[in-house]
Amino acid sequence: MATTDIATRELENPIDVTEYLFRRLYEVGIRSVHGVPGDYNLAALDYLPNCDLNWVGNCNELNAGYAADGYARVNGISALVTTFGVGELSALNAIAGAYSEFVPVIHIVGQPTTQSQKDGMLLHHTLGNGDFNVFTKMSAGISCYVARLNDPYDAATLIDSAIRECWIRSRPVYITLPTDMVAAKVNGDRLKTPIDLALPKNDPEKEDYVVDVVLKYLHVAKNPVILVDACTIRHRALEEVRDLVEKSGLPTFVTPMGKGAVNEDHKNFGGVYAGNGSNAGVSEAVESSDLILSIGAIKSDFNTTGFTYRVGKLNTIDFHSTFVRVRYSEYPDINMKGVLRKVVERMNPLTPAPIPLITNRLPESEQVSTDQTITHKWLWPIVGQWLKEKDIVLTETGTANFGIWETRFPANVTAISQVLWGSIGYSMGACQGAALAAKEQEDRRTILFIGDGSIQLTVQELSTILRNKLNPIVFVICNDGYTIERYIHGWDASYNDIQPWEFINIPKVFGAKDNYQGYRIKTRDELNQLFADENFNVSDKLRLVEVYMPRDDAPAGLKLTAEAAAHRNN
Ligand code: TPP
Repeated sequence: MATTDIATRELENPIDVTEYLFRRLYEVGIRSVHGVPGDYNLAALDYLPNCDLNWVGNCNELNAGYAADGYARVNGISALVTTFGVGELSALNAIAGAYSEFVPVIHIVGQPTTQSQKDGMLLHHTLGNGDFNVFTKMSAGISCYVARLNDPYDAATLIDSAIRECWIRSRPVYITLPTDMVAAKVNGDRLKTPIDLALPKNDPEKEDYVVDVVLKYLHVAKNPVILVDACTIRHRALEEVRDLVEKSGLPTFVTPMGKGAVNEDHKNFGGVYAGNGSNAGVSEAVESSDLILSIGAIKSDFNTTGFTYRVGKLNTIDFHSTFVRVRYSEYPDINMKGVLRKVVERMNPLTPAPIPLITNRLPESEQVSTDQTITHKWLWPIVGQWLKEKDIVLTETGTANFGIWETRFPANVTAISQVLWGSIGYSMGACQGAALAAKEQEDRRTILFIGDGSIQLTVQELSTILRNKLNPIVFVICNDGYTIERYIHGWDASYNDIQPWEFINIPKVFGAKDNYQGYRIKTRDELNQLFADENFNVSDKLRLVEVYMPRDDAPAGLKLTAEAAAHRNN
């Protein structure tokens, strides 16, 4: 209390720490805060309405973390509030996923008072050993910045630094808020100066040098191509890449994690490159190129069909947020955004190689087939025909994450998946967060494809979706268990079986009334009719569609990746 009084006397425009924090969240574009209440964060939550922040109220912290991740991928950044120990630890899987996949989530944890922490009191939600640092240490490894608000003296500075780091590095940060700090006073005048979210500028001389080197190779290359991956999205280089694609006219490809980064309707777009799992014709085009402009690559196993990339360093220029590598030479401490901008400005007109025909539309054999079974080969190209511009499309780890490689998106679709971290259940939570962010912005459609196994982990988010009046379309792939796992190991093993649920009835249990419609789809004709149904395409309620597919069917990319994973596990 004494510290607070002194601070108050010295400040001309005192403001409570929590109000300061929440006003900063609002300033950077956050409108809704995810989380679960607990006695160590309740008083802080009282500040939300005054700061124009909406409280989502998730069913558990893991879901809240996934939802915050989904919200950030649509909104740019998000916040999550949990309570000490029990709450924050439940969110850690989601936070680790956000760290791994470069998603900016601000995790705020309500803690016991600073005094009781110093005294090592035997409080609820502790390990009973007086260690109040243990949970912070756990979060530190999956956060790019830790701000412990233990003193009003530096609280505002720490909050500003945390938010800036979160944005610039596009990774989660961890902020502790002890209950005696909630109303401690900080200098409110600081709010008159917005947090500086600008990227540190590249050293101009170095940047010019790297641009020259890139152009030197680009101008003599015979058949250069552009390959766009996840970090283009996460490190916000989309505009630079769009301009590069446009001005260069080069054949452009995306990786699975890069889907949505470029306009797939564009004449330069050639399809998905993922080594052996690429769209038809794509691996030949990419692998025969003498210069691949690889932007924001994350060459993980599931993003490369089990490391089957065949693009050597000698033919590659890699653009990243912290370095650029031209063939075998690495230029550290340089951000791709500045380099790409100047490459676009300074490049000479190029003579691009012909773009390969996109062959990932419905194969001819499927067009003439009279089979009514919904197979992956048939489903994913059909989904591409149904999607609309600006849709947000989420896919879960499992068959959906691989199937979507064969879906050609209309313009400006946002794709959300967790190809690197791959925690099942993620997409159900992320769907809630993404749908909310979309509604706050311009009400785009949010569409989820999730397996019957994965949805069982986080299904309660359907309840949060109803509570927050969100209207996503959720497709549950009912294929009798963990098909992706069967392809890796244990084809008939009981551990890959699940209890079949009546998915379409679940929202009713969660209190859905006329704000919900369920569908059970077993044939191609039924799905075609559904897609053509005008009512179905109106985003006025939650819609959940059970789609029945064979247990042993999978997209080609999954089969190859699973084979490689099984081999590596030996
Ligand atoms: N637990 C977590 C949290 N994440 C995981 N990735 C796994 C376990 C292992 N795992 C990966 S995929 C999968 C499991 C258990 C099964 C997914 O099955 P389902 O959702 O039915 O998808 P399908 O392949 O059948 O479409």
